[in-house]
Amino acid sequence: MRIDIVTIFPAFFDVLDVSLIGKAREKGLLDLRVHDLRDATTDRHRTVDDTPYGGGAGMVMKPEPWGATLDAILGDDAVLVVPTPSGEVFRQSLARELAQEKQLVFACGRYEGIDQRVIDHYAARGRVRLVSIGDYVLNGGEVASMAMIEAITRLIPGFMGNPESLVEESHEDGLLEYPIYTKPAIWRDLEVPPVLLSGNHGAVAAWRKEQSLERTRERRPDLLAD
Ligand code: 6GU
Repeated sequence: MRIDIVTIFPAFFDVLDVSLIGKAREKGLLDLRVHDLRDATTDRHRTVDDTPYGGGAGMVMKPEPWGATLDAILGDDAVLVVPTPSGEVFRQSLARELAQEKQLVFACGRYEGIDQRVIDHYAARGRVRLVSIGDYVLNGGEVASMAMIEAITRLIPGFMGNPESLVEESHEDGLLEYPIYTKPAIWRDLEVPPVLLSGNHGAVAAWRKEQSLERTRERRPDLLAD
């Protein structure tokens, strides 16, 4: 998979050299490139923003640097992902969908956002997804992109050392994951639930399912309503 990130803060993404994402890049599973939006500016001050038409607070990202940058990056089959608090909510189902793509381009806006015509222009010519990572406001799309990239890339075949660990985790079956334990069997007077020491695989599976349901009812009733 190829992932391109466009940002005015390329340094945010230095951490993608480490951890599993760094390993995937070394293995050639992931071709990840970070682009500085300011490289496409032509004025002495490398200006990327201006005041909003119609008035109002804050600044808007100018369309020209975006057009020049995205034209040079977007391949025919690319999906342009625009992180924004006004987008659809990013879920495991969307991570699974995007993990199948050949190229993802993340357009990280700052300030009040990107001139709407940039979205409209590329939506008329290809696939564009406006995506939010939850109901709160961040200063820009960088941290949101990082979260999405981690969720997506770990689903690329060959990415995980042990793909089995993808099967049982939270959200894969629409429920939260059950509680997990390791040795010692007693820690600070707290015992591991005896069923997990029973060796009865059917009983373990039934207990885990019940715990998943109980947790989901308690913490995320909205998931059961869906
Ligand atoms: Cl994708 N961007 C920003 N700026 N804030 C957010 C968000 C995205 N998702 C939730 N809050």
